[in-house]
Amino acid sequence: MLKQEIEDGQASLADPAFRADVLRGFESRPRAIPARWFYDRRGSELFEAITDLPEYYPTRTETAILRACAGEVADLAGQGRAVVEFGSGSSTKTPILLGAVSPSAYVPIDISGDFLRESSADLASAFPGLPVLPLEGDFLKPLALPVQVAGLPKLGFFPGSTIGNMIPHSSVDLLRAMKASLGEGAMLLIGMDRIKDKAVLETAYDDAAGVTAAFNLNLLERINRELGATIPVEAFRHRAIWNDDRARIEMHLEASEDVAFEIEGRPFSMAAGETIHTENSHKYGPRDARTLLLAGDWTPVKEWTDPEGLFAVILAEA
Ligand code: AVJ
Repeated sequence: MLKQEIEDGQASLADPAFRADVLRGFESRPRAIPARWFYDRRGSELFEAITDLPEYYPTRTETAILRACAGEVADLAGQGRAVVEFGSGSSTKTPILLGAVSPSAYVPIDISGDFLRESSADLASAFPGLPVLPLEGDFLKPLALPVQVAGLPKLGFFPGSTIGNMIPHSSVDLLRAMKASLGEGAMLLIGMDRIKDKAVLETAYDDAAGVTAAFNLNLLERINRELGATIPVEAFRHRAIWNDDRARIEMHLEASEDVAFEIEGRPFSMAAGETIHTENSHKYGPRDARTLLLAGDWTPVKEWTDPEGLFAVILAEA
């Protein structure tokens, strides 16, 4: 009974940070909610489905680049490092790196303990003998790594162009926090999505099957589920637009008619055409990417890309 109530998403059991971000997001102008709240169970499933879409080139492109460059990364990084992944290990990319580098330990860091424990267990069984030391925490701030890796030089791994979610000044803060967490002699292998044709970018974030639309709209469904809100989800449509001034894809949810609803008993209304900004995905040209790393106090060592130059994987040193 109590379990059922919890699964039904009683407002009193919602994450207070989620509630605060949603209420603040609907009160501010322009309305905006941080992209991190996409990833409830359903949102994570939809993101997995996005990575398999024909239009969504980043995942398969980065995976191919990693397959091609992993040996060289291993040579440049040398023996005996601990690999520290920011975000819990992805199903295919992490084993490519671990297989090539043969690290002395692997430390996946994630804010979500559940995903972390699942992916850590999978990796530990795929790499018998490798110490897997999951760390539950927020990597946006400098973190204390497990004592077992104290004496080892680190190789940070931040794939997926996740850094693209952050506006440039926050990206720089993050890069500096990573450097502080990784310590003396560290290296960082990071994936960044490249600036390219506007149509290719917009299609990657607005696929024909409507999976990205469902992913975006799931945020409203999550708000209804977890905050007992009454948002008429069917009155919203997904929008993905290239903002050339800021070099980023923006995702918005647009009200297609005048709507009124409540969130935790508080009344809100939106006129037809008004939007909620739900995600930024910044793209970086070759020089932009290197300048961003330098601004974050990392020195680029080597960069790999695919034949079409869609995506870049960059190795940098502290
Ligand atoms: C997980 C942030 C890298 O920006 O491409 C995919 C998220 N949003 N489609 C991205 C996303 C819509 C993705 N990142």
